Amino acid sequence: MAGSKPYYITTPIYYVNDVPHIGHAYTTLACDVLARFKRLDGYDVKFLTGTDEHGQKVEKSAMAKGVDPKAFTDGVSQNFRDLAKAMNFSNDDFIRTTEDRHRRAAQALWKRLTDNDEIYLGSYAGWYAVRDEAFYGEGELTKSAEGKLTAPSGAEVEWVEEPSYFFRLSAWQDRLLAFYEDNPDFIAPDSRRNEVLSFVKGGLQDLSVSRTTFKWGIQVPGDEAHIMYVWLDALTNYITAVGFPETDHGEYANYWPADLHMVGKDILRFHAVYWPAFLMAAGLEPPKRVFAHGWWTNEGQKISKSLGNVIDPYDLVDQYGLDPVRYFLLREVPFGNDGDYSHRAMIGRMNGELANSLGNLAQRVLSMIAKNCGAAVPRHGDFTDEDKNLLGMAQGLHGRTRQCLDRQSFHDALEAIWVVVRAGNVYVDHHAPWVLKKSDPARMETVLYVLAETVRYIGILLQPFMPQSSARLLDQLAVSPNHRTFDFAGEGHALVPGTDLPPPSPIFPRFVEEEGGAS
Ligand code: ME8
Repeated sequence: MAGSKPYYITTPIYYVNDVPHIGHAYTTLACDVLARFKRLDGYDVKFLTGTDEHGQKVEKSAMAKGVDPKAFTDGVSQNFRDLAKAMNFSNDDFIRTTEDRHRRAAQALWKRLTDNDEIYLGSYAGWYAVRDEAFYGEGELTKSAEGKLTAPSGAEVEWVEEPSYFFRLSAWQDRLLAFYEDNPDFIAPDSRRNEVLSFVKGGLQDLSVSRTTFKWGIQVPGDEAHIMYVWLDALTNYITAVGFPETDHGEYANYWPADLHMVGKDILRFHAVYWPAFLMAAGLEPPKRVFAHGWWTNEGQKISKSLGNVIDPYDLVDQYGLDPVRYFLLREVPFGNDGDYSHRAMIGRMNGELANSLGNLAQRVLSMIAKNCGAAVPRHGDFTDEDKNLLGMAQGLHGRTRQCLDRQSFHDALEAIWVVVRAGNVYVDHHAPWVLKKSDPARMETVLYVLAETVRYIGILLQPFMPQSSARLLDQLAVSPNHRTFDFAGEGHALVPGTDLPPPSPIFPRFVEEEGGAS
């Protein structure tokens, strides 16, 4: 949108060693909701996701399957694109680190770092965890029950000794601390910010940023024996996608620095320490904010392939429908905290909040209008204080949800919407339009108009969370597609009395357990 404010949001780029699971869907869903919200709020949004395709971990996975890494990554990367479609994600770009545009950007960033004398050649001798693609100090390791040395993440480490280029990270400690101090919103939530601060205060060591013992990566410019460390390669994707190394005009000039990098708590250090240091060292601006969300477990257990309890997003969508899954994931857990997935919790949200609360409100209002108001938007009289109170709550939703989402507080945004849903149900019961039908039909029309307007606000604000269901809801209120943005003050936005409405049909189904218990 020409002239509107830019908003650039990114997901991590996912490793292609694995099929996508609920954790990947969760991070991208959170970004999707923010991207959709900002678009409706008039921003020029760029929403990026993609796949991280280089490094030892991916090379090993390809070898284990007996295929060439490129062919392997083509296949798995496609799975992530398919997931985006299945989850109705609205990403504007999908980046793969094996693309040419990315190799150019990563090598250009490397060159800037060497030109600025931020990289030097040395040799690395230390511990490396392929699963995390990360280096660890001796002091961080523990012995597993099987006697193997493991990193804090639980990943096994191996001893590595090889020539390596190093990034002068140790020289960035004070400048990073000053940067965090000047930008208190850079790391969220606060608990995570404190973790990062104490890590950096504890002292930083120079970081090994190249490898020589395998080939699957981007070559270090001017030294064929080395490939770039996969995290330096991967982090660069965020500027590749806005046209780096071109910085003076085009997308970089418009969108960088990114407004938000959304990540899981496992990879916060890379985004909140290494990435701003690399960028500042290259003379580029760091992103504005990194949010590290929590971890999902399955019925109380850590999700892992070996436990065989990986939650497949496709299964969830098949079982419950897409929008209930999108709703559940962002409603169930305060964003930032860890969360536990369970069938019971899913059903609780789906039946209690979607079918009973919202579904019931919409269905009651729409079917009463269909039966008693000639299937058209009711003609209202003067509004009472109670009418104005409910309308005021509905009108306040835009500001309240915006405030919540600017803090990435998805659960609070949904709760704010449900406060109005519940108030709508209380209002219906209190004013009993089915009684007014006989005693005061004109008042009945006013009451139903107030309710229809309330449902309209709810439908518009829910679009980022449940795009399909809210579109159906707004269709049933005959809200034209160009009146679905957050420009509530715009002309013709409020429902126009007398407008014909289509026949209502229920939008939020109840989940009914099959005979014999949970499926
Ligand atoms: O780390 N709960 O990729 P990755 C919640 N390629 N979120 C989860 C999750 C869970 N159980 N499991 C995974 C990488 N995630 C790098 C990133 S970025 C420049 C490079 C999500 O495939 C969460 O967002 O291991 C986590 O940070 C990400 O998947 C890790 O994905």
